[in-house]
Formats: sequence, C-alpha cells, structure tokens
Amino acid sequence: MKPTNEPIAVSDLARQIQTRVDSTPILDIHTHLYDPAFRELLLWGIDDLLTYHYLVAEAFRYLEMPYEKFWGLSKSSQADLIWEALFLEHSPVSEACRGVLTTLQLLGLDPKKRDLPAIRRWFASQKVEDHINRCFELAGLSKVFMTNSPFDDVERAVWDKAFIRDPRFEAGLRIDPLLLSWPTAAECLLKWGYAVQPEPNAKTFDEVRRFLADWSTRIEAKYLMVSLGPDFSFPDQSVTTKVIEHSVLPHCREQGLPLALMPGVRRAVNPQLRLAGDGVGLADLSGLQNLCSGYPDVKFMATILARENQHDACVLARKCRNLHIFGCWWFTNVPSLVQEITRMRLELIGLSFTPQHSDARILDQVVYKWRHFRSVLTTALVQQYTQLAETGWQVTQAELDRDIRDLFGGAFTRFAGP
Ligand code: RAT
Ligand code: ZN
Repeated sequence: MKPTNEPIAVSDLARQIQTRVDSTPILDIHTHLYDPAFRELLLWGIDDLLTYHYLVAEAFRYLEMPYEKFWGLSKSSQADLIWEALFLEHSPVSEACRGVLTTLQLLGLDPKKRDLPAIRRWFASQKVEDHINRCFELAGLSKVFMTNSPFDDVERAVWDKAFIRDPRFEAGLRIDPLLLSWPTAAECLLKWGYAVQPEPNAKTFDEVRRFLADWSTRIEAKYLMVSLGPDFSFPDQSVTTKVIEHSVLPHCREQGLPLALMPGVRRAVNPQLRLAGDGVGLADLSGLQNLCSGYPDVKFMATILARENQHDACVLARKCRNLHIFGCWWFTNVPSLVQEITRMRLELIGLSFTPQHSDARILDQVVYKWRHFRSVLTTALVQQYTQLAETGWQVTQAELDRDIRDLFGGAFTRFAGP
C-alpha cells in the first residue's frame, strides 16, 4: 500500500494499522542466531526447536527422570521426551509451545497431525540457505543482530578465518566474561596477546580497550552488550566498575557505539537445568541511572528482565535521552506482558524505543516470535491511535508508516548510528 498524506478515517484505523504492522520489515536487534558461515552454530529444525531451553524448563515441570539422564540422551531423544510431555500428555498452551506450532503452521506443516517423524523428514530435506530465506520472509525480517562473543572458542575460530559476511546478519559484541568473570577473562586476553594483569592497572585498562577496539572493528559491531545480575551496581569498588569506567565507556564514547545493559538475570538458579536454569530478580536500576546521567556522551540501551522493573526503566528513559529501551526480554516475552509493557512504553515515551527483539536461538523461531508480536502490537497501536483520534487529531498514512518503521528498527538505527 503506497502511503499518502491523506488522513486516516477512524473507522479505517484498525485495518490500516494491521496492514502496516504486518508488512513493515523488521530489524531484529537481539538474537542468538548466526551468519550461516558459522555453520553448526546456526541452529534450526524441529529437534532444536523442541529442545529450546524455554521448553526444557517447562518439560521438567512434568518429567520425573533425573536431570543427568536427560542430558545424557541424544538431541532427538530429548526432543521426543519434550514433545511427549508438553504436546501430547498436556495441551501445549504455553507461549513457547504455541510458538513451535505457529512456526510449523506457517512453514506449511500441519500441526494437528501430531506427526513428529513426518516433521523431521520435512526438515531433513531442507537446505539451510533456502531455509534462511524462507524464515526471513515469513517473519518479515530485513536483518538480525547476532550475539558475538570472542570468549566462545567455536565462534572465535570462525572469526579467525576470513569469510564472506551475509549482510543480513549484523554483529553485536557480547562482553559478559570481561565484566563478570575477571580475572578468568584476563587470562584469556593475556593468551590472545593483550598485556593485562589480574589486578588491573592503567596499562591493563588500555589493553582491554585495545581488545575491544580490535573486536569491534573485526566483527563490525554496532553495539556492545552485557547481561547483569539484579544486584548490579555502579559505581562501586568492584573490578566490574573499574573495567566499565576505564575501558568500556571510553571505547564506546570514542567509537560512538551504544552499550546495551541487560539487568535482572539470576544465573544458575537451578544448575541442573543448565542453560534452562537461569531465573529473574528485581533489579536496582540506580546503577543504570548513574551510568546514563554520569556519562551523557555515551549511548546506553537497556532491556530488563523483571516485569516489576519496566516502569522505572521507562521513567529513567524519560530523563535520559542517551538511553534506548528495547524488547520484552525472555520471561516477559509472553503476550499478556508484552501488551502491558508496550502500552505503558507508548504512554510514557511515545515512539522512541524498540518494543521487541526476538532473542531467537533457533532460526525458525523468528517466524513465531514476530508473528505473535505483530499481533500484540496491532492491538496496542489500535488502542493508542483510537484514543488519539478521539482528541480530533488525524494521523496520515505516511505518518503511520513512519511510526511503525521507527518501532521496527528506525528508532534504534537513529539512536545507534553515528
Ligand atoms: O532468552 C534467552 O535465550 C536467554 O537464555 C539469554 O540468552 C538471554 O537472552 C541473554 O542474551 O542473556
Ligand atoms: Zn539473548
């Protein structure tokens, strides 16, 4: 539909919003997907879909077997157990379960047949390149951001070799170990040729900066990111504060790269669940506030895990224009909370945020994550623009287009860009 400067009639608002939300391409600013050059790191297919850690956690609500026995099984046997427990022995009503079914349906597979072997056969006959195209198309994606960690040995080995980048996969530099696992991270840097000390001094901070500069350039990172516990504080006496202050912030300032903070995750609440064992905690956002107000020349992004933190994060964004709020992350990515959080954000900070990222770990997930989000966003926007129309204000098609493009990556690109 070609946008015009014609005002949209109230009676036509819902249709116009839906059409645009459904057809506007999305820039997915945080995923765990990889450029196909990373080969087995790019997960896709039914067994990876079923063994997604969100579903592992849910399956263990019903499974009685010892955790270790489960982890000793092959991926397809784990997938069989999860299918059995979550789809056949109970109705798959959770968001993560419904997601698998939405994905299958949109890929043209019939979920009601409940035929896991046939689904496996279908996936086995797909070529990864075609499947990427198909998933991007069904999700309506323009590009996705990867989460790139130099501390991951498998991933680093790929960056160490030259390869041709797929332009649909942008890079984000993940630095959790650097901030949360010092001095283990220092040992790695030393091994890679950076003259750092376990007790950081000025030379160490410079070397960490050199490391960040090398990797930002090498992967063409568009932002840096770190996930943090609910107890993250800044400033304090910790090494984390020192590395942020003397290495990360100067690097971000110099290169104009945002630092994305993801507070609220309690890692390994149940270590036996492995990747599925992390939980959530209410975060004290004063560390984020001190960063944003203490460093107005550095750009920050934030997505916060606890539902109870969403309001304070939004209020903080009203005070700090160098803060870009994004996504309904992980446990908040369920339609009822996405609806609530998105409406609150629209009401408090207008269109100056990125309402969602997929966090997809398996390629096929972008299909459901974005389909489900587009539907929730349509409802939220219809409510918002209908209320707006009640004031007598009329929005044009071109304006609606602009607004939705901003929510789907435009606002982020303007914020993060040079
Ligand atoms: O949502 C997830 O898949 C989590 O396991 C995390 O990866 C989280 O998104 C993160 O980036 O730390
Ligand atoms: Zn993530």
